[in-house]
Amino acid sequence: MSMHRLGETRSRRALDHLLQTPDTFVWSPLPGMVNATACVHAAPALGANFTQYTASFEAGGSLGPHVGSRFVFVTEGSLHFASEGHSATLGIGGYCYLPPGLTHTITADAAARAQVIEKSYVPLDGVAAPQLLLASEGSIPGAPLNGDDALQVRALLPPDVAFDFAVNTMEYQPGASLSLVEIHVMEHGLTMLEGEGIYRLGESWYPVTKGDFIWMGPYCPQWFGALGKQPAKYLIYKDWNRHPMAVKR
Ligand code: UGY
Ligand code: MN
Repeated sequence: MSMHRLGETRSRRALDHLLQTPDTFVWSPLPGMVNATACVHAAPALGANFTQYTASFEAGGSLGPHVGSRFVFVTEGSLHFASEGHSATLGIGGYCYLPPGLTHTITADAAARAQVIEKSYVPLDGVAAPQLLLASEGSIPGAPLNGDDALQVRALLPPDVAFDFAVNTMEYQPGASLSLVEIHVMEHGLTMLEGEGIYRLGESWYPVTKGDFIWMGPYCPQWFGALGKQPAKYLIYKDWNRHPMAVKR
């Protein structure tokens, strides 16, 4: 079989969204990475107000310093987190939130992968910035979205206005879907963790599957329906808890 697929891919770039499928991922190290590389999915160059990348670690690999606040979610293998007074091993589904400027290391003993989100922190008058948070998706209870038990949302960050973004997992039983076409000011970075389905983005409908990444810009019309025999699950970032006039673009 030819490797170049005659220029075909499911990836699509539109003004208000990006579908990036693994066949189009391009890897390069970010400053300070050792034995690790990044595929940057969303960044200011795309029109996004945050950066999201897959970090791929070899044995002995580590991340470089962060820009803004950082959120790391392990998808393969495990990572060690260490900062003054704290250390933890994060397995699959383990995650951490790091406030801006927190000196830390994130290292891998063996091959591992993680989703990394970084964002300039937008402070709120009279509210202290969030502290370091280490947790695991498995310890977060799911809540049905709009009363639909077939669509469970897990909020990985606490409902505290100190956080200027949210990261959730959303798990759809086969046949479950969003109950409306959402159109909202918040943008999203989305990684398909399991299963498959159809994503409406803008005026297009795309088949999507595990490993795909999606960026949705502000006001991008969006809807998802799960297909297949297994649940579909994604990790989703959104900016959150700030007045739209306080967000610099
Ligand atoms: O939180 C959200 O905006 C979420 N329901 N959006 C989405 O799944 N595309
Ligand atoms: Mn949404």
